[in-house]
Amino acid sequence: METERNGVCIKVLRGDITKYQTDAIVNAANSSLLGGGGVDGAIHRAGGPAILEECRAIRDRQGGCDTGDAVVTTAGRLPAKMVVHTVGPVYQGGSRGEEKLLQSCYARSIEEAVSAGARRIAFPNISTGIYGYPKKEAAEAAIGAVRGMLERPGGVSGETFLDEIAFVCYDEENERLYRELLER
Ligand code: AR6
Repeated sequence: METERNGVCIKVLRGDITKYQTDAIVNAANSSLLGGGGVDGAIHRAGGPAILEECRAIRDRQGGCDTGDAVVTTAGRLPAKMVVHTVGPVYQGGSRGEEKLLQSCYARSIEEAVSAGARRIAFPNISTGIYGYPKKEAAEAAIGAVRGMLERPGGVSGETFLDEIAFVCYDEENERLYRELLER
């Protein structure tokens, strides 16, 4: 399914994000940046050791990545040009600032990808796996944050700054939720 906001194509797809050909794929990482399970494990497995090498260098420089923040590395052997590692919040009931932190993941990932030269960005459903964020609430936060970025006057870095945002859903429920919310 495809829609559009301010000249930017917004897509919902179902599948494995490591196979998606785009400029930047976003990883649902943890603050250590040293890899893990879920989509993080899949990205490091498919992309090879060059990604972890750059993650270690970032760790040495700035001590990992805070929740809600994002850092860019090579995409190694992946078909993308770069990986943006962001750290979603662990869901703890919803009253610990989780929504703002999750929105910040999407906003900061877009900022970092755009400043590294990306015009097409693909997101997984951050925090909705191991970190336990309810899928519907996470989808609302994700879409709200992305639309907010696309509606910023002047965009992130001046004129029209992006061509495409893709939400790559791994499971059917997320795909359905994103379709429903984006059709509104
Ligand atoms: N392509 C697209 N989406 C995927 C893929 C894939 N190959 N594999 C899983 N997903 P999760 P989190 C979906 O658990 O909740 C790691 O250990 C999955 O179905 O990967 O943010 C990190 O190192 C779900 O919808 O990330 C952290 O410690 C979504 O990706 C922790 O997990 C996110 O699930 C982060 O937990």
